[in-house]
Amino acid sequence: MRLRSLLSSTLGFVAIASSTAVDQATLNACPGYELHNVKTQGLTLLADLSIRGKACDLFGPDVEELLLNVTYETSTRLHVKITDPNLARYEVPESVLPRPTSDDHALTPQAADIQFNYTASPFSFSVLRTSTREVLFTTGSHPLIFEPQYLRLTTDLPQNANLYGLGEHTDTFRLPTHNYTRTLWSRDAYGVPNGTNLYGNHPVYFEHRDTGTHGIFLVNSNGMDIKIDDSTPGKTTLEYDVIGGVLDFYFLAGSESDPTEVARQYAQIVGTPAEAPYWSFGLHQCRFGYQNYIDVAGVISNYSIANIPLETMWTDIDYMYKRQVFTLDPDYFPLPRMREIVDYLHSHNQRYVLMTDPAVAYLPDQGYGPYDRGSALDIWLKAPNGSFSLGAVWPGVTVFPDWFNSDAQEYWSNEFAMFYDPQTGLDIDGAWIDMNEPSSFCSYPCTDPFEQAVQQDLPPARTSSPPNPTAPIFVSNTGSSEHLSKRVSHKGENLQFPPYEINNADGSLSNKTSDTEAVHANGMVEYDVHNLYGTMMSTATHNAMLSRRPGLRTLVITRSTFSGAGRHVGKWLGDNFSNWEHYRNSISGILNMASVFHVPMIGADICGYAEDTTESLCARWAMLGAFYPFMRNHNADTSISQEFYRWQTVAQAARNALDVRYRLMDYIYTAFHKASVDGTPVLNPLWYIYPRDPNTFPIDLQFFFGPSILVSPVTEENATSVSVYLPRDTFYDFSTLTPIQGDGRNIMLDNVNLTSIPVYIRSGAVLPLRTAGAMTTTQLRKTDFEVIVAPNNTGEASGSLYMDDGVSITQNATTEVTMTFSGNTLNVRGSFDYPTGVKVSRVRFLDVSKAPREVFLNGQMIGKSAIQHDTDSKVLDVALDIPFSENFTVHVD
Ligand code: MIG
Repeated sequence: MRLRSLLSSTLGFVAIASSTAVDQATLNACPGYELHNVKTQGLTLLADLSIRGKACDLFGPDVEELLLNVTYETSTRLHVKITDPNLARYEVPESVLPRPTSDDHALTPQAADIQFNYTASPFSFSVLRTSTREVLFTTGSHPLIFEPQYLRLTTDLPQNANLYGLGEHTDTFRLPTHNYTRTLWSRDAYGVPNGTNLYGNHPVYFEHRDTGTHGIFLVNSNGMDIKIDDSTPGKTTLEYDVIGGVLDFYFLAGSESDPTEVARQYAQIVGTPAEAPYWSFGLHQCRFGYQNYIDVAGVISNYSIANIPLETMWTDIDYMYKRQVFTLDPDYFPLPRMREIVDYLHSHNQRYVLMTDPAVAYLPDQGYGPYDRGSALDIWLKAPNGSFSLGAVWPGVTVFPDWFNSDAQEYWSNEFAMFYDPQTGLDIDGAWIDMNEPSSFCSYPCTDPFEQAVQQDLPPARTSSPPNPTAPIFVSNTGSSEHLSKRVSHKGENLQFPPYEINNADGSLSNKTSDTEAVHANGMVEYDVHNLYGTMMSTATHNAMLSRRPGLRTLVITRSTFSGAGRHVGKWLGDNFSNWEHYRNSISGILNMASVFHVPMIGADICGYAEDTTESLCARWAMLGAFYPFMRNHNADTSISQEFYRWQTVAQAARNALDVRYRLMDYIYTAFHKASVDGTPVLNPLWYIYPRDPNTFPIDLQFFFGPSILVSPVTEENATSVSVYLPRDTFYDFSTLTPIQGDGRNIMLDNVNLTSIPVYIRSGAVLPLRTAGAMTTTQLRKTDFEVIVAPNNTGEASGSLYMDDGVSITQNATTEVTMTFSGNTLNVRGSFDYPTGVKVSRVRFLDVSKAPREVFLNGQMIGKSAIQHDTDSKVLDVALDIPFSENFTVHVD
């Protein structure tokens, strides 16, 4: 019997409090370790840890000898590893998460921003901020536990610690600190319930204090619970309970003044996000349940008729023949008609994306190429006895590609090349990958997936009759495998029901997913690498897309991620509901991904996925979604239609918000470029920008889109007002450009009708805006710029603009522009190697009280007719109409 169930049957309800109480007694018997044989050499400390007394064997035999390895890798990064020197335990492979190297030759431990301290017996360690001697992490009096299938390490925290991260979750952005468990185990989490493990896994947290912000990353892909609790008066702790692998921590010093610094330091480990194609910032439309090719074409036409810019059309699994990947249903989505649709899209500078699932229908000897070719290459995930590890997914019984197999990439790239061949198949511009936790509809123990497939009606029958194959469409349109040096040992371990049971919302580990006992080509077991599946599929898909269109950036949107996924792909937040709570939660979801985990191409299903949306929810969501980095309307198969043109109000809301989004597109593209260079976050929670204002720490209903655009959506049903927090700073209303002074309090905004969303420019910014939105990003790139100068309280402002061709991985020429304003002079300085091809039509200076005497462009006085000053809004509008191809200066006298 498993210990947890034993405890729960004797003690009843197992909350953290009760399990802590139980554990406390048992824990007293846990001896911890004693440190000896310390060897320090330069930046490294090595020591042995020996068990201090009688083993407590909490969830298995304590490992008696351990190795501690501490390395100061950079002045801001400390690497602390605790491993078993006598047995090869599983570690996250470098092929999935490459590790940074440290080559800071000038560094000494004393000079680092954080320090490692230890107590020898009982062994404990702490990490201090060097400048303040403040303890950032300490295992204090909590004994370290290290067993084959259980690791426990606990740190003390300040009361009401400000913790962020540890996703994927749908809880508050600032994590609860009372009786709270975060479980990490990839799961098809329909309905994204609060407090549960979801699709992706990012075992990193940032902690913010008045004195600075630091970060802690545990590189471990095994299932785990992370428990944060303050039930014991005066004590807050964070406890890792991990069911395998090793303790492999990176401590990041962050900074005392700038919270975004820790994000950049984290990017040095997990990598900076991929640069996304310019077009991918346009609007995406999707749904599950488009019945046939006519539906798809109709939606494209209707967007155009409604004058709502649609950049990319998507199709869900509906297109497949019997839901088999790499097939088209010849009756419902016939290839020639689908090719017509894609050609039409391309000729209108629009794009197309299709879904591909990992599970491949198990159809031996039936001429199903994707199955036959994968079998020939022997790339399917295997059961311990060597047979294929089967599941039941959409097409019925399935196999799963084993991304650790050295031939898996070739297989996947080849399937993509064939099926998505622009000449003979269906050309796509991006890829959507789903179900890659991986998800299976077969419950543990899944002894008979064949029976399950029958019982669950897989693949489901079509619910509509086939369309007319020659229907007119668009007529109404107005416009490598890992080699382990040592084989990982799992001898005698229970990979199905480990003694410590994590709080998986799906119950046992293998339930509704791949079997934890399945074996990968490199000998690794699914038990260890489960949480990596989605990320590995992401990389394989990214590579497959690259080989289809060499040299071009691509858009891959995945459901499951692990730390580092953002290097290659974007993500959506999975199956939310069409309700206000999920609308609100999406903000903390995108903040986690874009400002902590470095998966910035992120969005939630706009208007909500499951259940029926409403006009007002969809209108508000269209506008909030315009400030998601990845903006996609997506819907479930049984929900009412929710394309933006279905309601007048929603259409108008979408047009309004898209206009703002498109005018800001080069601004957010610039933020993405920065992120790709150094990990500067694309979205910012308020506290990143106002780290000394404690009121900002819990805010997760407002956020900054890029560095300077404050978005404050209406958050309640039927509301036409919203209470928004404005830090002590000057802001400018985006639509009127009038200043408003924040004073560290909430203000009530009234009369926010269903087609508007409150957006402010933070003072101190110079923004490059397109003068108008456009129906496609291609057209947008031909639209002139205007510059908005939004000075701060000392009359200064700055901003930047990055431009390139928007699609190439390697750019021959780029344009980088810096814009600074001080002493009443705007200075625009750029490289202009990439021709912008457009003009700067005007500059608007904000918060100008009096009409100027004169305005000078490059020292030349500008004619009075080109200058307008509005005393009410305090906007000084200067018409320029100059080519945006060289430096210029505008001085206001
Ligand atoms: O079992 O492809 O999250 O976006 O529409 C559901 C159908 C499978 C789950 C995805 C959702 C998608 C749906 N998929």
